[in-house]
Amino acid sequence: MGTLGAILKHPVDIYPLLKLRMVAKHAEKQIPPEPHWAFCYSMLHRVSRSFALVIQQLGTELRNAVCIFYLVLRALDTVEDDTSIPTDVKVPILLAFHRHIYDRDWHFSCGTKDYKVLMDQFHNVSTAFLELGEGYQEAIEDITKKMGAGMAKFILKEVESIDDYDEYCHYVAGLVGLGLSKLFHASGLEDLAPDSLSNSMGLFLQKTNIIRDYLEDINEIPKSRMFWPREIWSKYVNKLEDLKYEENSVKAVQCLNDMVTNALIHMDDTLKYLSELRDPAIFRFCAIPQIMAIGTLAMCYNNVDVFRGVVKMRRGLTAQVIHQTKTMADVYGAFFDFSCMLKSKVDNSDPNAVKTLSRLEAAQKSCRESGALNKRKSYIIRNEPIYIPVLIVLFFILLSIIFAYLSANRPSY
Ligand code: IN0
Repeated sequence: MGTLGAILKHPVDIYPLLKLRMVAKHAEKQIPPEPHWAFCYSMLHRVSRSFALVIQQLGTELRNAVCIFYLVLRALDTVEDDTSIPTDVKVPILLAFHRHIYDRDWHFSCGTKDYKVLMDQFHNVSTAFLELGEGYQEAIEDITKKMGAGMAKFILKEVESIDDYDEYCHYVAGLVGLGLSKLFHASGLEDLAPDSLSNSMGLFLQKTNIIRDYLEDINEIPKSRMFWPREIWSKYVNKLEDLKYEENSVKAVQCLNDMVTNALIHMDDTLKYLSELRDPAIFRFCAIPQIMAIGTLAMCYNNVDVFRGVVKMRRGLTAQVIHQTKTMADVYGAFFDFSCMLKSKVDNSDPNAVKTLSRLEAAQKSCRESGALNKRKSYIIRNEPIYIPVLIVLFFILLSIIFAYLSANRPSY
């Protein structure tokens, strides 16, 4: 749960946080009895807390397929991320990963902490994968093959242009969108979404991660990971790592705002993809991470702390998003609110201010034209100030109690 300070500042978080704790406890109790499935679901809980909760609402068959898809991709990612594996060892593993998932005896030890456990006991994931329906297996194999090849390509190549950036994000996240759309279709619950919209869903999430994780990636030992495209950062500094130095703060924030403005391009496709989903559980599963992404972008925009530490949405706000995202009206409401928050942070002297504002206004126009804004419960911005007077009253009550106590115990001379 969040810190006491954060809770006192946002008492509106208390209820969603408690509710989230209960949902998490309930989800942890629902681990299946078969040892390989038990391994897969407990792994999912360990590597991704909120994702593990969101996945719970899917029906069993689709949930199993998505859980395995997620773990296979996490394993592939662990190989890609491990900077201690020599390139000539890493590349063949990435290229052949789609075949390893069919082999119960295959494993490759790498990564650290939970990821090392995932890699060492990968046979559990393969065993569960082999129990999935053929349609699910084919979709997972196809995406793993394409992603492994794309990752191998970028081991040897830097992200130079904005096109490279979009291509890299397509391999590591856009393909996840294509794969999930295939899984939803294979379940018989959804039509097959157009590839370009599925791709944008992944790009919006991944670009947000790349922006948020600047410091962690640049400080990676033994070698920095660099995903910000040279075409953007070279307008502001000579080397990507220069962004983290205090003397470059002004340029760093301008570069950050440029990166956020680039990510905003995908908002329209994201709204379109979500608006075309029919199944309520799939809708929630897809909508929650997208709302978290726009929320994170709103926190990061114009915020020098991105270059000093971790900027994240507070847990209470995440809990609110998880509980309050049910319909498209909620998504339009959240996108509208976070776009408002972003707009209020745009400084006219920023080199990209006009572009940023026009992208935000376009998204707000889509939200307004949906006709759903009036019906929404605006949970993100409007309901917090209501609690400020409550806090003031509570403060005075506490003060009177202390005063009464002190007066009662005053020594009488
Ligand atoms: C995801 C995506 C994800 C979920 C739902 C629909 C999607 C449609 C298209 C593309 C991706 C979609 O969601 C997770 C969310 C996640 O893992 N969140 C972390 C928090 C965080 O900050 O990282 C958590 O701990 O809960 C996601 O980020 N990715 C992902 C990976 C596999 C699958 Cl099956 C679904 C990773 C990525 C790279 C953004 C695609």
